[in-house]
Amino acid sequence: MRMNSISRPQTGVALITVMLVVSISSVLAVTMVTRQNLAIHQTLNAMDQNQAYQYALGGEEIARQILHADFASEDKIDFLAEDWAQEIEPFEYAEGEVEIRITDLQGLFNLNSLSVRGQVNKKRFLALLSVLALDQMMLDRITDWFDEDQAPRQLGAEDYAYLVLDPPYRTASNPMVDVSELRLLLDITEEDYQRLVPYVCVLPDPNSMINVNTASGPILQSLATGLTADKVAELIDFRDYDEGFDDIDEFLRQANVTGVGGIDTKGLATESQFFQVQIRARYNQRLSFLTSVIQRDSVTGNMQVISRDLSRTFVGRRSEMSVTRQPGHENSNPGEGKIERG
Ligand SMILES: [Ca+2]
Repeated sequence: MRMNSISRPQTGVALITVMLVVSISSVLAVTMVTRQNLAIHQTLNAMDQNQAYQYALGGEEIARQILHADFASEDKIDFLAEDWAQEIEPFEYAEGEVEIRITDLQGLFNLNSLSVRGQVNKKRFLALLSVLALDQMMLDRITDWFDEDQAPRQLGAEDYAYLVLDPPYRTASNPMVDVSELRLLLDITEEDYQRLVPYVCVLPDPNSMINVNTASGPILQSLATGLTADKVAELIDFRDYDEGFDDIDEFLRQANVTGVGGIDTKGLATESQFFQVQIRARYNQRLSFLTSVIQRDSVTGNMQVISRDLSRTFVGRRSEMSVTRQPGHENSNPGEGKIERG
């Protein structure tokens, strides 16, 4: 009797201990399986994402080949009826596809060119601001942003104006590396930015030329006072019907026919070196966006990728950009956003 009275509670404790061990083991096992499943899914997603990125890099290589074929062709000018400038059918691959758009960055105004060619580029930029109904102070703000001194221009702003902001920051004091830097400039609104950005680019070479064969209406209008939208439309009709101007002399002759004189030919060309390639690649359910800038040497045809930007969605042609580049939609995969520049 005495033995039983002692052993019963001991059995109960043993049973509870066993049940506790079993339940803890079950919880641990379920947690382990869940974590393993999660790890497997994460790994598969990462593999698919990587595959999508590899497809995007493949798209960049296709663009290089298209641009190389253009270089090897007979005519040495670049104009909008050429193959590279056309809508390119998506390339289908196993479990995915790649879409590519190539645009000529020299059809745009290079903001870094404001530091060269004396007053010519500044005058052009002021004229472009007028055409777009934007404040002329943008010229001084942009110039102060990348120049090395700390002396503000008349309508400009240097470090002291940015250091009082929250959060404070300094001017770049370097050539711009991305057009989105415009968003940091004092008093430039999102609306101003959206209006200007379809017509400007930032290229590492400040001496890059404007290609009159690919420039849009407002860029051509900025080349001379008196170049109205109507006159430019006439000029563009002739240009695109005639498959581009063979040289600047032909451009000037036609501009004269259209009734526009006094065009300064400094910095104007009929061929291009800098192209932007926008790529949207899909593998299974994963998407990869890539915007690369390719420099094609005008003598050797050698090509090098000078920047890669993974943060932008595929927005197609520049003309569509002003419509599709709305705030909040620009960056569909912000976690992967980064800019490489080599
Ligand atoms: Ca060409």
